[in-house]
Amino acid sequence: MSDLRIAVLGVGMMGADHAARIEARISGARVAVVNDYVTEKAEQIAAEIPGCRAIGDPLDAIADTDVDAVVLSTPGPTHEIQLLACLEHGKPVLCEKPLTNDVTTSLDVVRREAELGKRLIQVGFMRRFDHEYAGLKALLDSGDLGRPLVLHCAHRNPAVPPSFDSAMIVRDSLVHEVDVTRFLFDEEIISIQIVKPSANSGAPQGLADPQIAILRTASGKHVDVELFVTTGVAYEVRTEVVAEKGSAIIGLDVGLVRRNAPGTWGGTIAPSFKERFGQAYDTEFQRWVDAVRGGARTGNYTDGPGAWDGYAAAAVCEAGVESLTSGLPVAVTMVDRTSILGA
Ligand code: ISE
Repeated sequence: MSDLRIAVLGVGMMGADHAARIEARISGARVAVVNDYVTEKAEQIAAEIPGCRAIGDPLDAIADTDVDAVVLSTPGPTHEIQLLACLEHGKPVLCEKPLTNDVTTSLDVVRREAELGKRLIQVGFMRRFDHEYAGLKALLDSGDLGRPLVLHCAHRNPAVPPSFDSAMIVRDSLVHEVDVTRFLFDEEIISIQIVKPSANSGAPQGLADPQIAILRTASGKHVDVELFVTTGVAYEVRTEVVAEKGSAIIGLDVGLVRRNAPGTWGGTIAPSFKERFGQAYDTEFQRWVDAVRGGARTGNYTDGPGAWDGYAAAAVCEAGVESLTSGLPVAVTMVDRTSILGA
Protein backbone atom coordinates (compact mmCIF):
# COMPACT_ATOMS: atom_id res chain seq x y z
CA MET A 1 0.00 0.00 0.00
CA SER A 2 1.40 3.43 -0.89
CA ASP A 3 1.97 6.14 1.69
CA LEU A 4 -1.01 8.16 2.89
CA ARG A 5 -0.77 11.64 1.36
CA ILE A 6 -1.54 14.18 4.05
CA ALA A 7 -2.39 17.87 3.80
CA VAL A 8 -1.34 19.82 6.90
CA LEU A 9 -3.46 22.95 7.19
CA GLY A 10 -1.98 25.61 9.45
CA VAL A 11 1.78 25.41 9.89
CA GLY A 12 2.24 27.61 12.93
CA MET A 13 4.04 26.13 15.92
CA MET A 14 1.81 23.04 16.22
CA GLY A 15 1.23 22.37 12.51
CA ALA A 16 4.93 22.74 11.67
CA ASP A 17 5.70 20.31 14.48
CA HIS A 18 3.12 17.85 13.09
CA ALA A 19 4.54 18.12 9.55
CA ALA A 20 8.03 17.40 10.90
CA ARG A 21 6.68 14.49 12.98
CA ILE A 22 4.95 12.88 9.97
CA GLU A 23 8.10 13.15 7.89
CA ALA A 24 10.53 11.97 10.58
CA ARG A 25 8.71 9.46 12.75
CA ILE A 26 5.41 8.29 11.28
CA SER A 27 5.41 5.31 8.96
CA GLY A 28 2.99 4.86 6.06
CA ALA A 29 2.40 8.57 5.53
CA ARG A 30 3.98 11.65 4.00
CA VAL A 31 3.17 15.35 3.88
CA ALA A 32 1.94 16.02 0.32
CA VAL A 33 0.47 19.49 0.81
CA VAL A 34 0.81 22.34 3.32
CA ASN A 35 -1.29 25.45 3.68
CA ASP A 36 -1.18 28.50 5.92
CA TYR A 37 -2.71 31.96 5.85
CA VAL A 38 0.89 33.18 5.91
CA THR A 39 1.78 32.02 2.39
CA GLU A 40 5.54 32.37 2.82
CA LYS A 41 5.53 30.10 5.85
CA ALA A 42 3.73 27.33 3.92
CA GLU A 43 6.09 27.77 0.96
CA GLN A 44 9.13 27.59 3.20
CA ILE A 45 7.96 24.35 4.84
CA ALA A 46 6.95 22.83 1.48
CA ALA A 47 10.44 23.57 0.14
CA GLU A 48 11.97 21.57 3.00
CA ILE A 49 9.86 18.43 2.35
CA PRO A 50 10.53 16.36 -0.79
CA GLY A 51 7.43 16.10 -3.01
CA CYS A 52 5.41 18.59 -0.95
CA ARG A 53 3.45 21.53 -2.41
CA ALA A 54 2.04 24.67 -0.79
CA ILE A 55 -1.59 25.41 -1.72
CA GLY A 56 -2.93 28.89 -0.98
CA ASP A 57 -6.59 28.13 -0.23
CA PRO A 58 -7.36 25.63 2.56
CA LEU A 59 -10.49 24.39 0.80
CA ASP A 60 -8.50 23.73 -2.39
CA ALA A 61 -5.97 21.81 -0.29
CA ILE A 62 -8.74 19.62 1.15
CA ALA A 63 -10.26 18.98 -2.29
CA ASP A 64 -6.92 18.26 -3.99
CA THR A 65 -6.90 14.85 -5.67
CA ASP A 66 -3.37 14.20 -4.37
CA VAL A 67 -4.58 14.48 -0.77
CA ASP A 68 -5.91 11.38 1.05
CA ALA A 69 -6.29 12.80 4.56
CA VAL A 70 -6.08 16.13 6.38
CA VAL A 71 -4.52 17.46 9.59
CA LEU A 72 -6.15 20.67 10.85
CA SER A 73 -3.86 22.85 12.95
CA THR A 74 -5.65 26.00 11.86
CA PRO A 75 -7.29 28.50 14.26
CA GLY A 76 -10.52 27.21 15.87
CA PRO A 77 -12.87 29.68 14.12
CA THR A 78 -11.94 28.16 10.72
CA HIS A 79 -12.57 24.54 11.75
CA GLU A 80 -16.30 24.33 11.01
CA ILE A 81 -16.00 25.14 7.30
CA GLN A 82 -12.85 23.03 6.91
CA LEU A 83 -14.35 20.02 8.69
CA LEU A 84 -17.51 20.23 6.58
CA ALA A 85 -15.32 20.32 3.46
CA CYS A 86 -13.47 17.20 4.64
CA LEU A 87 -16.81 15.44 5.15
CA GLU A 88 -18.06 16.57 1.75
CA HIS A 89 -14.96 15.13 0.07
CA GLY A 90 -14.99 12.00 2.26
CA LYS A 91 -11.49 12.80 3.61
CA PRO A 92 -10.45 11.57 7.05
CA VAL A 93 -9.29 14.41 9.28
CA LEU A 94 -7.30 14.78 12.49
CA CYS A 95 -8.50 18.08 13.93
CA GLU A 96 -6.61 19.85 16.72
CA LYS A 97 -8.96 20.99 19.47
CA PRO A 98 -11.37 22.70 19.52
CA LEU A 99 -13.67 20.79 17.17
CA THR A 100 -15.31 24.15 16.43
CA ASN A 101 -15.59 27.31 18.46
CA ASP A 102 -19.13 26.85 19.76
CA VAL A 103 -21.61 24.16 20.71
CA THR A 104 -24.10 24.74 17.89
CA THR A 105 -21.56 24.34 15.11
CA SER A 106 -19.90 21.40 16.89
CA LEU A 107 -23.24 19.63 17.04
CA ASP A 108 -23.83 20.38 13.38
CA VAL A 109 -20.50 18.71 12.53
CA VAL A 110 -21.41 15.67 14.66
CA ARG A 111 -24.76 15.38 12.81
CA ARG A 112 -23.22 15.74 9.35
CA GLU A 113 -20.65 13.04 10.06
CA ALA A 114 -23.36 10.73 11.48
CA GLU A 115 -25.42 11.20 8.29
CA LEU A 116 -22.48 9.87 6.26
CA GLY A 117 -22.40 6.68 8.31
CA LYS A 118 -18.59 6.80 8.53
CA ARG A 119 -16.22 7.99 11.26
CA LEU A 120 -13.98 10.47 9.48
CA ILE A 121 -13.20 12.97 12.26
CA GLN A 122 -10.69 12.45 15.05
CA VAL A 123 -10.11 15.25 17.57
CA GLY A 124 -6.57 15.90 18.80
CA PHE A 125 -6.99 15.27 22.51
CA MET A 126 -3.45 13.92 22.67
CA ARG A 127 -3.34 13.20 26.39
CA ARG A 128 -5.29 9.98 25.79
CA PHE A 129 -2.17 8.67 23.99
CA ASP A 130 0.32 9.63 26.71
CA HIS A 131 1.84 6.57 28.43
CA GLU A 132 1.07 7.92 31.89
CA TYR A 133 -2.59 8.69 31.14
CA ALA A 134 -2.98 5.35 29.34
CA GLY A 135 -1.51 3.61 32.42
CA LEU A 136 -3.88 5.45 34.75
CA LYS A 137 -6.85 4.53 32.57
CA ALA A 138 -5.78 0.86 32.50
CA LEU A 139 -5.43 0.88 36.29
CA LEU A 140 -8.93 2.31 36.74
CA ASP A 141 -10.41 -0.15 34.23
CA SER A 142 -8.70 -3.07 36.01
CA GLY A 143 -10.77 -2.33 39.11
CA ASP A 144 -7.68 -2.62 41.38
CA LEU A 145 -8.30 0.84 42.85
CA GLY A 146 -12.00 0.23 43.33
CA ARG A 147 -14.58 2.84 42.40
CA PRO A 148 -13.03 6.26 41.63
CA LEU A 149 -14.55 9.16 43.54
CA VAL A 150 -12.43 12.26 43.05
CA LEU A 151 -9.97 13.67 40.49
CA HIS A 152 -7.50 16.41 41.48
CA CYS A 153 -5.67 18.10 38.61
CA ALA A 154 -3.10 20.86 38.21
CA HIS A 155 -2.49 22.41 34.78
CA ARG A 156 0.25 25.01 34.75
CA ASN A 157 1.93 26.84 31.88
CA PRO A 158 5.03 29.00 32.27
CA ALA A 159 3.47 31.71 30.08
CA VAL A 160 0.81 32.32 27.44
CA PRO A 161 0.74 34.63 24.40
CA PRO A 162 -0.44 38.23 24.97
CA SER A 163 -3.71 37.46 23.13
CA PHE A 164 -4.70 34.87 25.78
CA ASP A 165 -7.77 36.01 27.76
CA SER A 166 -9.58 34.58 30.80
CA ALA A 167 -12.08 32.59 28.69
CA MET A 168 -9.20 30.93 26.82
CA ILE A 169 -8.00 29.44 30.10
CA VAL A 170 -11.30 27.53 29.99
CA ARG A 171 -11.57 26.83 26.26
CA ASP A 172 -7.88 26.20 25.46
CA SER A 173 -6.38 24.88 28.68
CA LEU A 174 -9.16 23.37 30.84
CA VAL A 175 -10.57 21.64 27.76
CA HIS A 176 -7.82 19.02 28.20
CA GLU A 177 -8.98 18.13 31.74
CA VAL A 178 -12.55 18.06 30.47
CA ASP A 179 -11.54 15.39 27.98
CA VAL A 180 -9.33 13.59 30.54
CA THR A 181 -12.30 13.39 32.93
CA ARG A 182 -14.57 11.91 30.23
CA PHE A 183 -11.77 9.54 29.14
CA LEU A 184 -10.88 8.27 32.61
CA PHE A 185 -14.41 8.01 33.97
CA ASP A 186 -16.36 7.13 30.79
CA GLU A 187 -19.20 9.47 31.66
CA GLU A 188 -20.40 12.96 30.86
CA ILE A 189 -19.84 16.11 32.95
CA ILE A 190 -23.09 17.67 34.10
CA SER A 191 -21.99 20.89 35.82
CA ILE A 192 -19.04 23.24 36.09
CA GLN A 193 -18.07 26.13 38.31
CA ILE A 194 -15.09 28.43 37.87
CA VAL A 195 -13.69 30.08 41.00
CA LYS A 196 -11.30 33.01 40.68
CA PRO A 197 -8.77 33.39 43.51
CA SER A 198 -6.59 36.53 43.79
CA ALA A 199 -4.92 37.01 40.41
CA ASN A 200 -1.19 36.54 39.95
CA SER A 201 0.35 40.01 40.07
CA GLY A 202 2.74 38.87 37.35
CA ALA A 203 -0.13 38.04 34.95
CA PRO A 204 -1.16 40.48 32.23
CA GLN A 205 -3.67 43.10 33.41
CA GLY A 206 -7.22 41.70 33.42
CA LEU A 207 -6.25 38.01 33.08
CA ALA A 208 -8.08 35.95 35.73
CA ASP A 209 -5.17 33.63 36.49
CA PRO A 210 -5.18 31.26 38.36
CA GLN A 211 -8.65 29.75 38.07
CA ILE A 212 -10.09 26.75 39.90
CA ALA A 213 -12.58 24.63 37.98
CA ILE A 214 -14.98 22.34 39.84
CA LEU A 215 -16.73 19.71 37.75
CA ARG A 216 -19.37 17.14 38.64
CA THR A 217 -19.95 14.03 36.55
CA ALA A 218 -23.26 12.33 35.83
CA SER A 219 -22.69 9.71 38.54
CA GLY A 220 -21.64 12.37 41.11
CA LYS A 221 -17.83 12.21 40.91
CA HIS A 222 -15.99 15.41 41.86
CA VAL A 223 -13.18 16.91 39.76
CA ASP A 224 -11.13 19.97 40.67
CA VAL A 225 -8.55 21.59 38.42
CA GLU A 226 -6.08 24.33 39.27
CA LEU A 227 -5.35 26.26 36.10
CA PHE A 228 -2.39 28.62 36.30
CA VAL A 229 -0.97 29.74 32.98
CA THR A 230 1.55 32.42 34.00
CA THR A 231 3.68 30.57 36.56
CA GLY A 232 6.99 31.57 35.01
CA VAL A 233 8.26 28.09 35.95
CA ALA A 234 7.68 25.32 33.38
CA TYR A 235 4.96 23.06 31.91
CA GLU A 236 3.30 21.07 34.71
CA VAL A 237 0.34 18.73 34.33
CA ARG A 238 -0.56 16.55 37.32
CA THR A 239 -3.55 14.26 37.69
CA GLU A 240 -4.51 12.31 40.81
CA VAL A 241 -7.40 9.89 41.11
CA VAL A 242 -8.76 9.09 44.58
CA ALA A 243 -10.73 5.86 44.66
CA GLU A 244 -12.34 3.58 47.23
CA LYS A 245 -9.30 1.28 47.49
CA GLY A 246 -6.45 3.75 47.00
CA SER A 247 -5.21 6.59 44.86
CA ALA A 248 -2.89 7.06 41.89
CA ILE A 249 -1.03 10.08 40.56
CA ILE A 250 0.73 10.92 37.28
CA GLY A 251 2.74 13.91 36.09
CA LEU A 252 5.30 14.12 38.88
CA ASP A 253 8.17 14.71 36.42
CA VAL A 254 10.34 12.22 38.25
CA GLY A 255 12.50 11.15 35.34
CA LEU A 256 16.19 11.45 36.13
CA VAL A 257 16.88 12.77 39.63
CA ARG A 258 20.41 14.12 40.07
CA ARG A 259 22.35 14.61 43.26
CA ASN A 260 25.09 17.16 42.96
CA ALA A 261 27.69 19.04 44.89
CA PRO A 262 27.20 21.40 46.63
CA GLY A 263 24.44 19.44 48.34
CA THR A 264 21.61 19.86 45.82
CA TRP A 265 19.35 17.35 44.12
CA GLY A 266 16.67 17.52 41.49
CA GLY A 267 15.58 16.92 37.93
CA THR A 268 14.01 18.85 35.08
CA ILE A 269 10.47 19.81 34.09
CA ALA A 270 9.33 19.94 30.45
CA PRO A 271 9.34 23.53 29.19
CA SER A 272 6.17 23.20 27.09
CA PHE A 273 3.46 20.81 25.94
CA LYS A 274 5.52 19.94 22.84
CA GLU A 275 8.09 18.17 25.01
CA ARG A 276 5.74 16.92 27.76
CA PHE A 277 3.37 15.33 25.25
CA GLY A 278 5.82 14.60 22.40
CA GLN A 279 5.43 10.83 22.82
CA ALA A 280 1.63 11.23 22.99
CA TYR A 281 1.53 13.17 19.70
CA ASP A 282 3.74 10.57 17.99
CA THR A 283 1.54 7.70 19.17
CA GLU A 284 -1.64 9.60 18.28
CA PHE A 285 -0.43 10.27 14.74
CA GLN A 286 0.83 6.74 14.09
CA ARG A 287 -2.42 5.20 15.28
CA TRP A 288 -4.47 7.69 13.26
CA VAL A 289 -2.47 6.98 10.08
CA ASP A 290 -2.89 3.22 10.63
CA ALA A 291 -6.64 3.65 11.19
CA VAL A 292 -7.05 5.79 8.07
CA ARG A 293 -5.16 3.25 5.96
CA GLY A 294 -7.44 0.49 7.21
CA GLY A 295 -10.62 2.59 7.27
CA ALA A 296 -12.12 1.52 3.96
CA ARG A 297 -12.71 -1.97 5.41
CA THR A 298 -14.62 -0.76 8.48
CA GLY A 299 -15.91 2.74 7.68
CA ASN A 300 -13.98 3.92 10.75
CA TYR A 301 -11.06 6.16 9.84
CA THR A 302 -10.25 7.07 13.45
CA ASP A 303 -8.56 5.55 16.48
CA GLY A 304 -9.26 7.92 19.31
CA PRO A 305 -11.64 10.67 20.37
CA GLY A 306 -14.16 11.62 17.71
CA ALA A 307 -16.54 14.43 16.83
CA TRP A 308 -18.86 13.59 19.74
CA ASP A 309 -15.97 14.05 22.18
CA GLY A 310 -15.22 17.43 20.61
CA TYR A 311 -18.88 18.43 20.96
CA ALA A 312 -19.04 17.28 24.60
CA ALA A 313 -15.90 19.27 25.44
CA ALA A 314 -17.35 22.35 23.71
CA ALA A 315 -20.58 22.04 25.74
CA VAL A 316 -18.68 21.86 29.05
CA CYS A 317 -16.40 24.77 28.12
CA GLU A 318 -19.36 26.93 27.07
CA ALA A 319 -20.91 26.38 30.52
CA GLY A 320 -17.48 27.08 32.04
CA VAL A 321 -17.21 30.43 30.31
CA GLU A 322 -20.67 31.34 31.65
CA SER A 323 -19.55 30.40 35.16
CA LEU A 324 -16.39 32.49 34.74
CA THR A 325 -18.65 35.54 34.65
CA SER A 326 -21.23 34.56 37.27
CA GLY A 327 -18.98 32.56 39.62
CA LEU A 328 -21.87 30.12 40.06
CA PRO A 329 -22.14 26.44 39.08
CA VAL A 330 -23.64 26.11 35.60
CA ALA A 331 -25.41 23.01 34.30
CA VAL A 332 -24.01 21.58 31.06
CA THR A 333 -26.58 21.30 28.29
CA MET A 334 -26.08 18.47 25.78
CA VAL A 335 -28.31 16.55 23.40
CA ASP A 336 -28.82 12.85 23.99
CA ARG A 337 -26.00 10.92 22.32
CA THR A 338 -28.17 8.07 21.11
CA SER A 339 -30.56 10.47 19.37
CA ILE A 340 -27.74 11.21 16.91
CA LEU A 341 -25.35 8.29 17.02
CA GLY A 342 -27.72 5.48 17.95
CA ALA A 343 -27.20 2.98 20.78
C1 ISE B 1 -2.58 25.03 24.53
O1 ISE B 1 -3.43 25.33 23.45
C2 ISE B 1 -2.58 23.57 24.78
O2 ISE B 1 -3.27 22.80 24.19
C3 ISE B 1 -1.75 23.16 25.93
O3 ISE B 1 -1.76 21.77 26.12
C4 ISE B 1 -2.25 23.85 27.17
O4 ISE B 1 -1.44 23.52 28.28
C5 ISE B 1 -2.24 25.36 26.99
O5 ISE B 1 -2.75 25.97 28.15
C6 ISE B 1 -3.08 25.74 25.78
O6 ISE B 1 -3.00 27.11 25.58
